Amino acid sequence: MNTAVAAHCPYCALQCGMTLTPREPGALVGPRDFPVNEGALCQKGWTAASLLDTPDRLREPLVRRRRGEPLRPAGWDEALDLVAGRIRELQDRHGPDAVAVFGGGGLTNEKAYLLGKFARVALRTSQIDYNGRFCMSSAAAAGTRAFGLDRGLPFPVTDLRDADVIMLVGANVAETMPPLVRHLRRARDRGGLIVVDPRRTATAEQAALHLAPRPGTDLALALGMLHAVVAGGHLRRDYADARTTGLAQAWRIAARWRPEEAERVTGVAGACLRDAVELLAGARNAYLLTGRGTEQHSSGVDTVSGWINLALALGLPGRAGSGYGCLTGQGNGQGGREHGQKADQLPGYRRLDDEAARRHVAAVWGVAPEELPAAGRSAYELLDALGAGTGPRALLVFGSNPVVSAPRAGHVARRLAALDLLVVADTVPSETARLADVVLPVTQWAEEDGTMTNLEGRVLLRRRALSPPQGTRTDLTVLRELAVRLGQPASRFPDDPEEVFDELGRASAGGPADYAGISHRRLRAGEVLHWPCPDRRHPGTPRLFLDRFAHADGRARFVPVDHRGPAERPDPDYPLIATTGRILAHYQSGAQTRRVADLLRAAPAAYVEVHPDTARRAGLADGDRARVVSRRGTVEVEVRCVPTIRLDTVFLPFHFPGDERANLISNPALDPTSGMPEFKACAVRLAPANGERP
Ligand SMILES: Nc1nc2c(c(=O)[nH]1)N[C@H]1C(S)=C(S)[C@@H](COP(=O)(O)OP(=O)(O)OC[C@H]3O[C@@H](n4cnc5c(=O)[nH]c(N)nc54)[C@H](O)[C@@H]3O)O[C@H]1N2
Ligand SMILES: Nc1nc2c(c(=O)[nH]1)N[C@H]1C(S)=C(S)[C@@H](COP(=O)(O)OP(=O)(O)OC[C@H]3O[C@@H](n4cnc5c(=O)[nH]c(N)nc54)[C@H](O)[C@@H]3O)O[C@H]1N2
Ligand code: SF4
Ligand SMILES: [Mo]
Repeated sequence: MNTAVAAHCPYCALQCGMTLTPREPGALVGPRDFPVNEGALCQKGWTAASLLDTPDRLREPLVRRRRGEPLRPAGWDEALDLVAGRIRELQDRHGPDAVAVFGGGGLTNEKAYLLGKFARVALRTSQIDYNGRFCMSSAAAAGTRAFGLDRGLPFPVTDLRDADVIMLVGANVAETMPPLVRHLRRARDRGGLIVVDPRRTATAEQAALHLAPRPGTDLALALGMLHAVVAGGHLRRDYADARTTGLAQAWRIAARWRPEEAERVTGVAGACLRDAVELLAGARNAYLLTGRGTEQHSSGVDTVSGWINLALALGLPGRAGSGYGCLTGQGNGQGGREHGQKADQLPGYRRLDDEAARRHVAAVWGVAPEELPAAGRSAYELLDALGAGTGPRALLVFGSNPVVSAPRAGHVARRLAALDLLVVADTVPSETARLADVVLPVTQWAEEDGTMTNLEGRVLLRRRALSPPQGTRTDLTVLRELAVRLGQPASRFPDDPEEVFDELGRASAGGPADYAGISHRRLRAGEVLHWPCPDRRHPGTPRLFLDRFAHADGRARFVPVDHRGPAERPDPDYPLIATTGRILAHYQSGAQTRRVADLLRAAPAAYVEVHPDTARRAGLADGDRARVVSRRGTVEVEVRCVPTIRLDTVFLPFHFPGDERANLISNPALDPTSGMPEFKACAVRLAPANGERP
């Protein structure tokens, strides 16, 4: 009999605990008591073992000798020699920045760390960024600006159980993190759940108060609510005086946003907005949580600042039993943004433009600080620059499928095709891997050891539960083998996860995200460790900010922000606003979940959610094929009439490939601070599929 091994789900940031029992082939998922999910899993978690023996699992490297020829099986040495050889050629001719790297927030801490080191030390390129730019970057920037530190939730999710009131802004947790909903029960059952979403989602269905703003107008709503807090006498003056700065400047702007003014912009009735404020202000324990709906905008950073200002005015952050948090998305969305795969970043959440940080990390890496490159392009800017002008000529992708998930995906696919070399390391032939010149088959979650940092900043050890398929290698081994071929000493690129983690600990020591005291050994022994954890006797930090915020003066910052709205407004040619997001059955680009039979059956194809009146006006009815057309492209999908969505808004899930890619229409307008694209609002028109040529 095979015994059950404690494991964590391969997908989202909850990192639900589960058991895996190895079978031949694959494994069986079972429930396991873990505080985040208490034995519950969503449909994706229950079916996750299918990922291990999916029929088209990559089991040998694939190489395309010339463009136009098919990918053919190759040996590992042949594939790695070819990649290293072409990298050398391109860098000799065009300089180090000719080669770029694109990482992912699903990679373990060890992988994210070694990928960043590989780029800076082995490639000496500044051109590295990752898909977390599309995910967390706006909230991260706003959190840092307000609190001096970005940890998605500065408290354990289980703290939410005691809340009277919880406001979820642009987060559809009933579909994106179903087991989290159990921690919202108390608030929900007391009529204290507030949901801000243009759609009446499964989450909004459970709310006492659902505010449905026009997509892209959340900052006006937040300003209106701040106004109502002050005007209603709910400002926590004592807290603001003792623990914050900048209220006067923020108020100068909010003073102009009477709730009726906010109503004009958002479509949310001033009275509803005041009700939400009354609920929040009247609660003993209240939380404000943001998700991608409010963050993925070209004004995402300011919008999150608007929500944080509101939370500060109500005195929520850094108070036991209350708080502000942003719900991190990917499995290692938190750790993935701390250890150096981000364009401007060094391990430990240090900055690449900070001299002391460069010295510290360079010393750990055994190189001179001057050898470390400067900050590079943000994710979309990087993809947009590929194969043109001074842009990179080669791209190495680890843990992302940008052909489906990047904004303006049609353009991104053309940029990838213009490269001299595209290398993709993946477990399956994703849409991006299919375009590659070299595909490297790697091991995944249950086949290797590695740590993940969940949405609460808790570092978890994922253990190897079964043997990887013959022919695959770990990402760490791939990086080491490439580094050695590029002239690096093997000792500088360990591929044992525990050894990499110890080095990561040293590199992060003294930085904002300090992992120095965490070790695989402590995690194996069952210790519960949230960063920062600066030394081996430190108990970790489940709750941040209770005494002071992370700015030098210990105070949080109100940031003066004003509403701008989306980069693209509806007009007579494109009269509707399209927003995009997730559905329960699929994960991200769908590269994994579209290969799970049960999930594909549950949600086989993309669709567009439309109000029945809006559909009728476009000559469409439920079940019809429609074209959704923006200035960037056209998607062809089925119409799903939903009477509870706003009349001016349509919604598409982004998990589907080909002509159904929601990102064919999305707008790559970027937030000036975070580089976040505007996934959540662009102008479109709707037409019957046969009525208009793309
Ligand atoms: N099933 C499933 N779960 C997942 C994932 C997945 O792909 N599938 N991915 C994981 C990842 S990486 C992430 S980042 C999280 C994301 O988790 P969420 O943030 O919950 O997911 P989204 O569906 O992108 O967006 C949430 C909601 O924002 C709403 N919205 C759209 N525009 C606006 C707006 O302008 N204002 C407001 N207030 N709301 C708006 C949408 O209608 C949507 O219901 O989910 C994680 N969990
Ligand atoms: N329109 C629209 N677009 C969006 C969003 C949206 O809301 N709307 N959301 C954005 C967000 S929040 C996110 S997070 C992105 C995510 O979008 P992507 O970056 O495309 O995310 P995934 O589909 O998770 O891609 C991960 C890939 O890595 C592979 N993989 C899994 N584990 C490993 C590993 O250990 N090593 C390696 N080498 N590969 C591995 C998987 O098989 C898969 O092909 O999409 C963004 N795009
Ligand atoms: S909620 Fe997230 S971590 Fe939990 S089972 Fe579902 S996908 Fe996995
Ligand atoms: Mo994400």
